[in-house]
Amino acid sequence: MTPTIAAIATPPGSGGIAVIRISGKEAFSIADKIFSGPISTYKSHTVHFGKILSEDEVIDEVLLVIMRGPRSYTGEDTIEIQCHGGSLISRRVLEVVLKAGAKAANPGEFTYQAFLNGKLDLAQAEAVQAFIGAKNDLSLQAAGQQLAGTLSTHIRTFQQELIDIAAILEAWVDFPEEGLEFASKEEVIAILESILKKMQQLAITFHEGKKIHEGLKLCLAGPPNAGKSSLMNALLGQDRAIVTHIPGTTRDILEAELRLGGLHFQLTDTAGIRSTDETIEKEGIRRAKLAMHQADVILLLIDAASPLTEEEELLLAWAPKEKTLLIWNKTDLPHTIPPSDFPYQVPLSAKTHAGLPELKKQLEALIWKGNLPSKDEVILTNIRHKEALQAASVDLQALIDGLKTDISPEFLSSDMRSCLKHLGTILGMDISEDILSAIFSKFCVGK
Ligand SMILES: Nc1nc2c(ncn2[C@@H]2O[C@H](COP(=O)(O)OP(=O)(O)OP(=O)(O)O)[C@@H](O)[C@H]2O)c(=O)[nH]1
Ligand SMILES: [Mg+2]
Repeated sequence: MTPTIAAIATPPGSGGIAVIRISGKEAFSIADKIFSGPISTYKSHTVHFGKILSEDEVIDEVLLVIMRGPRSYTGEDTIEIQCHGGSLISRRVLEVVLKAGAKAANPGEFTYQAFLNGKLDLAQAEAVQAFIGAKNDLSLQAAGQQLAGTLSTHIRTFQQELIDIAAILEAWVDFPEEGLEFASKEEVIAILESILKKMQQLAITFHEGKKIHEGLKLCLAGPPNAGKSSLMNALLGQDRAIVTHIPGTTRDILEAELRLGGLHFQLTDTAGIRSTDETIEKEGIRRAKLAMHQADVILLLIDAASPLTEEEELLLAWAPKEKTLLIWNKTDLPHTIPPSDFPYQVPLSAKTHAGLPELKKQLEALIWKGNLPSKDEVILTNIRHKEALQAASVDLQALIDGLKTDISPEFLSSDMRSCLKHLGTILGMDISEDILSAIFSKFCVGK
């Protein structure tokens, strides 16, 4: 029998309230032992005021929510105790609950119960954690979609379409003559190819999903005094980096989190790049070049108010154009912008902030290259799902190739089975205990 589990479901620290959650067959009898009111007389989905008692000692006055399974998150009988939000109080309440017979829940164990009880499939269960941990609007949106079951619906549709084809293939084996009446081989191949295309299209969204989920490395680079630190401060809306008129002000790499246009970035300010004999500055420049190399996007600043130097020309030639947004800074002063073939560039004044909205627009254009995901598009953010889809696509391609080369249909069934199996692992069908525990161990306790 699955044990009745309990944990503090709210984050550690002090707050208005904390919630202790109990789930399992014994949830109500355990609560009965420690709560002042008559639990067995309460209707499901009601809230009750009372005391948590340990022997005769009152631990706290609480609100208790009662949910009878299967109408609960886990599908089991569930009690949620809302106590005062002190970390010591909530721990005392949990101790009393454990003493009354509950087991301390492992990370993700409530969601695991929900999965076992069919309340969520595995893709949805994984979305729970992504939803909680979302760092920006787009990842929240993607996780929300997945939690609502949109990805799962897509996978189930692939499975159903393939099962229909499997039936036709079987009919060919059993009744070679009549089978052909259901569909011609060309028709079957065309259907399989269209499923394959849809599977591959879904798999590529992981490219976008990764940006959304993990965020991007954004690096400020350019010659000394170009205004890199000024721009960092403007983007962050605070005086984070030291700005002076002395070239070579920034030496160490400075990092900050930045949220912009539905994404989050790790923003890096670097030392200005120029040839120098000074040891510390040299090291700063070496790190700046490394940061540019590792960045997903480079914001390359050039001072437009003074003529291009030889060093600037070299830097412009060296910067990889597809991931560089060229910024002509100091346009509040008299300036000239020389022609250049960078696809993404923008005039700016880091001092007056003129051009900042256009910079954000250009940055978005560079990142998405016209493929900004729409609100209702399903995006893969989980590498496990991407790998399963890719494996399923390989099987399906083998199946299609086999059909084209006239292999007898019975030999194709193993490709079909393997393809269905890989799709099934996304939803958690036919999946090993080890993989499951690896997935749920990444959750927080109490979820
Ligand atoms: N007029 C004007 N001055 C600017 C602008 N942006 C930066 N400055 C000035 O240029 C000087 C250098 O600015 P920083 O932001 O320190 O430049 P940096 O690129 O970080 O320089 P290093 O750290 O030395 O590599 C400061 O005096 C800034 O006030 C701008 O858009 N217009
Ligand atoms: Mg600086």
